[in-house]
Amino acid sequence: DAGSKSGRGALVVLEGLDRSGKSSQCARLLSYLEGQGCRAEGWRFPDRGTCVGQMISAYLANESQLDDRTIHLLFSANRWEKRALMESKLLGGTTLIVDRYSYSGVAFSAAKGLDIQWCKAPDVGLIAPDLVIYLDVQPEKAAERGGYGGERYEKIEFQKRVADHYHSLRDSTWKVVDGSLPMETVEEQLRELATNCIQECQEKPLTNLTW
Ligand code: NYM
Ligand code: MG
Repeated sequence: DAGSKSGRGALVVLEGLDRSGKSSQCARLLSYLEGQGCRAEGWRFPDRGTCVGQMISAYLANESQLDDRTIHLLFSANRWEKRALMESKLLGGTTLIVDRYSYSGVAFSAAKGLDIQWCKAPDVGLIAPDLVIYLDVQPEKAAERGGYGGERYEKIEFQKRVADHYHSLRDSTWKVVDGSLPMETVEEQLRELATNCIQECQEKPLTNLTW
């Protein structure tokens, strides 16, 4: 079993538009893995618990105004401040299921019109995910799901631009899952993808994000 080997944990990232089902699926996947005896933790970005995270949270709630590049760099800094802990967890054998990562950083900022290469640059050197699962839901469908919570970016026209940018970021580590399928079907697909990934990357070294 995975727990008795000395292999590292996997870095599994879920990405998608707001209301695509990421948070629910992360929770379901985590409890499944734990039930299988796998050491795993659920993380999310932004991590609103840090000082940087509180600045981000105030910005998203429209309680503060920040220049587009400034907030972009804060989102990146919020990942950098967690990099060391992330590395030690992974090397210690804990799998991390992460709700949003650098792809959100690029897709949301690029949707404002910022240069894509500029958006990618500050995240170079963060730990590269072993698997990125993109929950694919049409922006119109996502908006129907109980509507948006009133945070910045939660507008259908904006989300359409975000979806286009996500599309152009897809690489070989991405698996696209149809997020409009029934929750249980999506859950089943995520279990299989994550389980395979955890097995395959046990002996692989960690690598850095290079885009
Ligand atoms: N977001 C998230 C960004 O704009 N850049 C980032 O780097 C990250 C991680 O924050 N609309 C945006 C996407 C979401 C918002 O995320 C808050 P959540 O998952 O709703 O808490
Ligand atoms: Mg949200």
